[in-house]
Amino acid sequence: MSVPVCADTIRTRFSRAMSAMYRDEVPLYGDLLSIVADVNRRVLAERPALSAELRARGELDRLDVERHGAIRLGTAAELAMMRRAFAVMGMWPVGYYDLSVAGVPVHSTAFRPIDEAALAANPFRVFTSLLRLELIEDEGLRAEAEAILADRRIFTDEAVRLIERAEAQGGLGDGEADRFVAELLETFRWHGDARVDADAYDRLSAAHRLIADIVSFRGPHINHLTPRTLDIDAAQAEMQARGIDAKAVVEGPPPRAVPILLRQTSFKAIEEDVVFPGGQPGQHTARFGEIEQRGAALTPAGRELYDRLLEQARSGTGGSYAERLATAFTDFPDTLEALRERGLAYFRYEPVDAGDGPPVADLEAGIAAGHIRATPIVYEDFLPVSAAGIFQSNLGNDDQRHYAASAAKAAFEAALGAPVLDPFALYAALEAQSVARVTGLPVRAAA
Ligand code: OOG
Ligand code: NI
Repeated sequence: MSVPVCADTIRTRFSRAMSAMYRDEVPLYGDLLSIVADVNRRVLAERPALSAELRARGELDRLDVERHGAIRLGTAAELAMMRRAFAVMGMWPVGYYDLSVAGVPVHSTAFRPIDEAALAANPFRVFTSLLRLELIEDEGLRAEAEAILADRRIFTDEAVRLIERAEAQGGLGDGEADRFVAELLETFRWHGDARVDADAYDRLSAAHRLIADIVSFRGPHINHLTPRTLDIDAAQAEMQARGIDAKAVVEGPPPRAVPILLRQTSFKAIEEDVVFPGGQPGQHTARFGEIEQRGAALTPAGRELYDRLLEQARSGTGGSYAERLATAFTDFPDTLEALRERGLAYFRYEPVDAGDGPPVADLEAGIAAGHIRATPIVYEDFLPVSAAGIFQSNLGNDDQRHYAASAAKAAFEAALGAPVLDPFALYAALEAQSVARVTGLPVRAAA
């Protein structure tokens, strides 16, 4: 190996290659990117302070690039190899999402960078779901799906060879990294030629459309990419104005002075031509485009409050959903001071003037005296209720199922071949590191 390429660089090459491929595969996604670019340009022109802040943080150049994508895998072996592939790009499994409660037969994690420098370099993540075959009730169909998946190979031989090489040498050289990205792209590419006949496809689809999507094809095609928008409500309105079939509501919290967690919306999955063995034509609906706007990561206390208020808005009646959401969230403090003082969000502490004297021993005194600035740490993960909403917006009404089974984190981790990391612990560590930097004292993480 020549000098190893930084994992962040491989991740950036990968996300760029995915973006180009997906624009090519789903032209409507290109339209979404142009809406996002227009809206972001407008917001920057209207808000010079925000523009200056983004420039200072070096974010202006990569404002509307993709922040995440998603795939759905069929087997434990696929998930375990995917974990090793993402590790080459500095992406680690964070969090466990049980979607069965929402009537979707998968459970998921997010592969993402975790340390501060890597997140700053490129936060690209992939929401990765694993089919829960045990949730297929019909035993015959379950066995059939299992048999179909058993001999599927979603990675090229060369991709596997390069993963093994990266593990053995502790990284990839420049040329190897490019080859790795090109080979891995084959796994994420759309293959319109189904591996199963139309009959099997229909049977799988009748059990759940998602099962047909996961089982019927040669690979786990990337099913969406998600750029960042500075104004998701404006971007949603623009999608509707252009006649794009957008999801009815923006998932997540309502608009706020201090954004929290994650707001997302999407255009619905498009209908695409597929070909079954023997040349029989068919149609499949799976691939869509999404946009996101992120805010502060919440502490467990903040998250509890969020979950409670969201549930209040969702289960309530009267008024529109947006109105109920706005009403419910009047109970969620909406200033930086209140969020911090009530321990609802994680913060990064920095000296106001770098190199200005010795570290401040007392954090609160330093903040009060204006020597230390506290800014919210950005939420890097996903939200199960929002994810369920995104999944469901791409399924028909006849796909609303009820599964008796509940979370199966241990089974997921066994398939993954590693534990998933706890997102709260990661945010608490980032906060604690920043505290230690400004105070010069090691400080216990305030989880
Ligand atoms: C994933 C849907 C969830 C998100 O951003 O919450 C998701 C999928 O449809 O496979 O992407
Ligand atoms: Ni998404």
